Amino acid sequence: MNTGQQEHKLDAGFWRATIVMGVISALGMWGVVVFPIERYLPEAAGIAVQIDWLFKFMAFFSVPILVYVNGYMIYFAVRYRNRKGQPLDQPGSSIHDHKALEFWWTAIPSVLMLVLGILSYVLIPQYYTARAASADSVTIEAIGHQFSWEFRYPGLRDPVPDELHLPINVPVTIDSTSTDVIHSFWVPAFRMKQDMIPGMVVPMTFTPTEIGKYEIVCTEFCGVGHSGMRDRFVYVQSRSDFDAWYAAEKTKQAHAPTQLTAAVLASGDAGAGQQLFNARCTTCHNAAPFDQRKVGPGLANLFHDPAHPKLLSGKAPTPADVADILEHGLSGSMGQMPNAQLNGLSAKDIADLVAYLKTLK
Ligand code: HEC
Ligand SMILES: [Cu+2]
Repeated sequence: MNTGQQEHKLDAGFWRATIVMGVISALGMWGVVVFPIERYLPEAAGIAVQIDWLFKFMAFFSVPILVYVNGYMIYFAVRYRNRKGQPLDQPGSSIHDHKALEFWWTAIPSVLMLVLGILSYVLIPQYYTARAASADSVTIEAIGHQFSWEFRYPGLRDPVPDELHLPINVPVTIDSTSTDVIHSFWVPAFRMKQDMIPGMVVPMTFTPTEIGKYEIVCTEFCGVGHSGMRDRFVYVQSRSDFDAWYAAEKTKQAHAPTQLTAAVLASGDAGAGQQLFNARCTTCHNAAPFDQRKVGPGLANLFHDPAHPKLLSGKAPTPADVADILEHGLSGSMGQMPNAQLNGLSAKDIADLVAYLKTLK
């Protein structure tokens, strides 16, 4: 009976491989330290700097673990492969445990995870349960919808769709929630991400520190229009720019709702309407026959096809009927068509859209 192969001793090749991996690790760790994350993704809030530090801390120690675990795996697989001429049932070496090695490869990662856990435990609640407390801080409400964002500012009567304006260097608390399904509010440049949950209000607190325009992304799959919930922006502005925007928004809202008069409706521009349709409506509607459904029905032949039940209940629909749906929304068996407020439509926009819908045969 074959009693097994002689135990392998770690030879010079092993130590050479170990040194090569050491050099690769050192280079990788140096790369992590000097890598300028902010050059590729701006750090536009105080928290972003800290999150990046935490990320680098984690990446720094992950490099040697990655290199040594995979390096040894490859090295041993090659070094002790079954060679030509050896029988396929040749017994492998009888490997024994190595107490010291096992102790350290357990202890070091455990300590690292513990430190990472403690750092996160100290950092995260400062931003996700705390509220901005200083005298000049702002509170804004962010509400997720299928498929748009809505922001409510103190002192503004109506919510502002899809645009978040923030004054620079002013602590802000954003109370987030959702009206329908779970969305996730993410601004990569702030390194802030929070699930928006129906029935729950969760605060996020941070201070924007860099003027600019940064993307807002929904990172929770929330329905067919989910991919449309990006390309919406947060604008970090100087105090004076923010105040000017706020004043303009207030004036605009005081004038709203603009009367959708017959004259306005008749002046609709189909070209402008088509652009609006592509920007605001195609997440839920196709410019195709009724049965080409997305969230709502296809909208071609709106004025002629009896398939459109909400419109053609016995009478021919007029532009005013369609305008009424665009203005006030519609709730039916297919779901909820948002109103003009949520779709961000002015009276002129509605007139343009109706003019465009008329051209869809
Ligand atoms: C969030 C999804 C959503 C968006 C965005 C949306 N709609 Fe709708 N829309 C619907 C749903 C759902 C219905 C059907 C409601 C029902 O009857 O059950 C609908 C119905 C309609 C109808 C009535 C159609 C019919 O046959 O009865 C019209 C007209 C319409 N939408 C136009 C628009 C226009 C124009 C836009 C862009 C400004 C738009 N919608 C944006 C979801 C949406
Ligand atoms: Cu979403």
